[in-house]
Amino acid sequence: MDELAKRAIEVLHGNDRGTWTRPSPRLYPHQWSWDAAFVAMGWAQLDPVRALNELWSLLRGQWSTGMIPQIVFDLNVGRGKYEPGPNTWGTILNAPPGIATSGICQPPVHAIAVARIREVAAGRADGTLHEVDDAIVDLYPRLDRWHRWLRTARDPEGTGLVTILHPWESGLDNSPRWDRPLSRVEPDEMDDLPRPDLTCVADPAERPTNPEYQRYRHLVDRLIAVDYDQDKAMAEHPFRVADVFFSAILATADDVLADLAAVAGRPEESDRHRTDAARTRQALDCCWDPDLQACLDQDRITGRPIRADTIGGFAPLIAGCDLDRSAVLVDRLLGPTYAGADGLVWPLPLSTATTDPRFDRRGYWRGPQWPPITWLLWRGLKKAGHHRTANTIRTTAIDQLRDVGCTEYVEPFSGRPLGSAAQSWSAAVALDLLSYDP
Ligand code: 2M8
Repeated sequence: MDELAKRAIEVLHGNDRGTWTRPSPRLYPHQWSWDAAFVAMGWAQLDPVRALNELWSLLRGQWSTGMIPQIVFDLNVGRGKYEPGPNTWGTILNAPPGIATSGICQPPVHAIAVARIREVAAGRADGTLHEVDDAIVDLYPRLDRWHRWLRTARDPEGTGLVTILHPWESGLDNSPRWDRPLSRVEPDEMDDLPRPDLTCVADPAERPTNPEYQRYRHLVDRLIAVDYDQDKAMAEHPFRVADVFFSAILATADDVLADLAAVAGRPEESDRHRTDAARTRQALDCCWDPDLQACLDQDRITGRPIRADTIGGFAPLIAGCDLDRSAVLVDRLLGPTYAGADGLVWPLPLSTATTDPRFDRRGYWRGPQWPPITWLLWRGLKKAGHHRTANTIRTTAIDQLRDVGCTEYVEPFSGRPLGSAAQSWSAAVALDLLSYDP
C-alpha cells in the first residue's frame, strides 16, 4: 500500500473515537463541524458507512433551529484540556438534551461530504450504495434545515451572503481578514484564562495571541448575553462580517444539496437550492474588487468591504463563476503572490498573499498552506473545467503530504510542518486526493 495512504489511515484510526473523530489527539479533543465533513470523506475511502456515522455523530449536536454547532464536546475529555470547554458556552438550553455543544457554527462542507461518500459507494460492487441512499433520505432534511438556518438567521435580508459572528465561524480563524473588525471588539476587561492550546504546539507563535483570545472569548460572552438570539446578535453583536469564503462554500453545497434532494425522493426541492446557490454567486460578484482582483468580505457594521489579500478572495472559484473570472483567479492563484511565489517548497495556494503586509509565513492562517483549503480549491478548479491546473494541484498536494505527513499546516518556504502533527482532516484529504490516482 502507498506509504502516504498507510500513514493517513494510521492518523484517522489514531484519532477515531468509534463513531466520530478528533481533529487531533491533544490540541483538538472534541468533534469539530467542518473537520467532520472532511474526515467523513477520508473514512469513505475505507468504509462509507463509518463515514456516514461521522456525520450522524455530528448531527447529534444539531440545534432545533437547524444550526450545526462548531463543536460537539466529548464529556469524557478532562476539564481544562480544551478551552473554551463545554461549561463555558451557556448552551445547555439550546443544544439537544444531553449533548454539549458550542454556540457558533462553521462552514457548511457537510452536503459536499455526503455527495462524495455516495460517489465512493457507487464505485463499490456491494450494496453500500443502497445503504448510503437510505441514509440520505434521513440526512437530507437535516442538511436542508442547516442550510435554511444559514440563509435566514444569518442572512435575514436574503442578500445571498452569510454573516459570521465570530472569526472561529469562518474556520480561517486568525486570517488578516478579521484583523480590522476584531480590533474594534473591546472586552470589558482583559481576562487571563488558561490557554491549554499553547501547550500542544512546539512554539506558541503557531497559535493566535492572547489579545486575540481575549476578544474571541468576549465575543462568546456577548452571544451568551443574548442567549444566542440570532435576531439580536445580527442587530448588535460587535463582530458581524459577511464572509465570502463561507458563503461560497454554502453556494457549492447548495448545488450538491439540489442533487441530494432528488436522491432523497424530494426532487421538488432541488430548484430552491439551485436558486439559493445562484443568488450567492450573484452576491459574490458584487463583492469583487477590481484593483485587488479578489472577492472581499463585507463588514456589516461599517458597511465597508474588508481589504485583505487572502485566500478568501478566491471565493468565486469555490462557488463557481464565469470563465473570465475563473481565468483571472487561476492566474492569481498560480502567480507570484500565491502558489507561484519564489522559494516555495511546494507551489500550492497560500492562506495569505506574500505581498499583503500582514503575511506571516508561520502565522496561524496568515500565510501557511492548509491541506483542506488546497482541497477546496482543487475541487473548485475541477468543477470549473480547469482540469490540468486541478491535477497539478492534486499531485503537488500529495507530494507535500507525503513529505511532511498529515500535519495541520505547513510553513511554505521551509516546508516545516506546523500545528498538530496528526491532523485528521489532512489525513482525510490525503486519502481522497490519492483515490483519484489513475
Ligand atoms: C481551528 O480552530 C479552533 C477553534 O474552532 C481552535 O483554534 O481551537 C481552526 O483551524 C478550525 O478551522 C478547525 O476547524 C479547528 C479544528 O481543526 O481548529
